[in-house]
Amino acid sequence: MKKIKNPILRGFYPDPSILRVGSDYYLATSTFEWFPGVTLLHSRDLENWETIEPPLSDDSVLDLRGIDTSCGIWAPNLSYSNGIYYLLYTIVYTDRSRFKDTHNFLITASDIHGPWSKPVYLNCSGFDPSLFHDDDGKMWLVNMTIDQRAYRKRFGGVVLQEYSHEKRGLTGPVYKVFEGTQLGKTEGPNLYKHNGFYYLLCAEGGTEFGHCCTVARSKTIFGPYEVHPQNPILSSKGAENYPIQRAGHGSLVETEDHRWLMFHLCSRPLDGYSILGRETAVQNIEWTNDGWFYIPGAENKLPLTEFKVPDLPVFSVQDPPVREDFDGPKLPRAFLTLRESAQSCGISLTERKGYVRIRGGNSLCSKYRQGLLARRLQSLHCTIGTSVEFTPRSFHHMAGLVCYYNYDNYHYAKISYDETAGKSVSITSVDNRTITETEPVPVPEDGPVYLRAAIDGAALQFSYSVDGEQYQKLGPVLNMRVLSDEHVDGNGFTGAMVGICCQDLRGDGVFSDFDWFDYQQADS
Ligand code: 6LW
Repeated sequence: MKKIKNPILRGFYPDPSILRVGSDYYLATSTFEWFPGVTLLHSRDLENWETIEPPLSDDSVLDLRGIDTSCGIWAPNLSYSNGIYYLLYTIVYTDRSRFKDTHNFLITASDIHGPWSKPVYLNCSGFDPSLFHDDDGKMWLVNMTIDQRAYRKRFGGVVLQEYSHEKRGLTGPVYKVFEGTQLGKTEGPNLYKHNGFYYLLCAEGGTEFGHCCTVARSKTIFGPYEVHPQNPILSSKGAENYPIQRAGHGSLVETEDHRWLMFHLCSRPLDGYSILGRETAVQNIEWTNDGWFYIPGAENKLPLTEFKVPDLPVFSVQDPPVREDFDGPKLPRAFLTLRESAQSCGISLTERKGYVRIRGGNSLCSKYRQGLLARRLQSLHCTIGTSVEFTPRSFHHMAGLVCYYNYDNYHYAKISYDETAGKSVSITSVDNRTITETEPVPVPEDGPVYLRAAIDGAALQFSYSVDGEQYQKLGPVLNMRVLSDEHVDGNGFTGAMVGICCQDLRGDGVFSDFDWFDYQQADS
C-alpha cells in the first residue's frame, strides 16, 4: 500500500465528484463563473491527475455572461452506465436574499473526452443534482431543494425523481426522501447501493468551518432514511488549528480491488483565510458488520492528512513547464477565462505568432467580456511573471499581471498611461470594492515591460523590469488574505487566481501581446 498526501488537488477544485470506469478514475469539480465549465481530471494511480478536455467549452452551450461571482457552475456529478457517461451540473443564475435560480442540466457522451451531447434541461428546484443508476435499470435524480419561504428552512431537504433517458427528461412524482439532520444546510446528495441498502451521502453544516459529511440509509430508495449512528462521519468543526478544514461534500468510489474511498472538499486556511479556495482530498472508507461505513483512524471525525491505496502502476502526468511561451496552437488547459471562451474574450494565439494577444475588454470589475486569462493559484509560495508589449495612449488603456479572486477583490500590476508620467506602471488594489492605487512610475515608450508577483504566505510583492534582468519593487507588500473565501463579501466559493489581462475602457480597440507567463512554485 502507498500513502498519498492530502489534498490531492491543490487550489480551487471544490465539490469533487469521483467515478471509476475500469482502471480509470475521473473527477469533476465546480468552476462557477470561470470558463470552460466543469473541470474534468483523469488518473489511474489516484496520485497523479491530468486535466482532460472540458465538457462545457462552447459558448453556444454555456453562456455565463452577467453571472454574479460564485454563481454559475455548481457541483457537477459524474456517472457511467452501459457505455454512457452522464454529467449533471447546476447553473446558478441568482443568489439573492432567499432566492437562488438554480437550473439543472444533463449532458452525455460515449467517450469521456467528448463530444458531449447538447444539455438536457432537468429541473430548477435546487442545486447539487446527482444521478443514481439502480440495478433494475432505472435512473434517479436527487438534488437538494431550496425553500424560499421566509418562515421555512431554506435548505429544504433532498428530493428524488425518476429520469427517463428515452424521454430525455424527468418523469413521475417528486419524492421528498430526506429532511436532513439538525446540522442543517443539507446539500450535495449522492445515492449509492451496497449490500441491499440505499445510502445517501450528503454535505451539511454549510461550506464554511462547520462543513461535514452526513450519511443515512434505507432499504428502499424512497426511504425513510435512517441517519448513521455516529453522524457526521467527517468534519473539521471545532478543531480550528487542524491543518485540514471545512471538510465536507463527499463522493464515494469503490476501487478495482473493492476498497472504498471518499473524495471530499476541504481547505488549508492561513490564519483562517482560505486563499487557495476549497481543494480536493481523499479518505479511506471501511464498512462495518452493521452495514455502516466510517473513516478508519479519523479521531473526532477529523479528515486524515493522507490516505492509503494499493501500489498501482505510476500514472505519469507531464508537469506543466514553469514558462508557458504561447508558441503552441492551443492554450494550456490550466488557463481559464471569465464567463466566456477565450475567443469571445478577444484572446488569440494566432494574431501574433509566439504571443498571446489579449484585446482590451471591460474593467476587471465587470461581469461581461473581460480580456483576462488566469490559472489557479496552487501554492502560497510562488513567483509569477510575464513579459508584455503594450502601447497605452490613455489612462483608459491598461494591461498587466493580476492576482484575482473576483470583480470586487484583486491586486493588479498594470501598465497604463498617465498625463504626467506617460507610459507607466502602477498597482490597482480592490478590496471588497474599495479601490487603492499607487503613483504611476514611468517606463520607456518602446519595448516589453516585465512584471512579477512574488507570493510568500499572505504577502504579495509586485516588481517590474524594463530589461528582464533588473527588477524594481512596485508598490507596497499587499495582503493576499483579501483574495480568500472568507474575506470576500457574499459567497466566496472560488479561490485566488493569477493571470494576465487587458482593458480598453475607451473603445479604441487597443490590445496587448504577452510573450510568456511564468508560474514557479517553491513548494510541491
Ligand atoms: C455546492 C455545495 C457546497 O453546491 O458548496 O460545500 C456549493 N458544498 O454542495 C458551492 O460550491
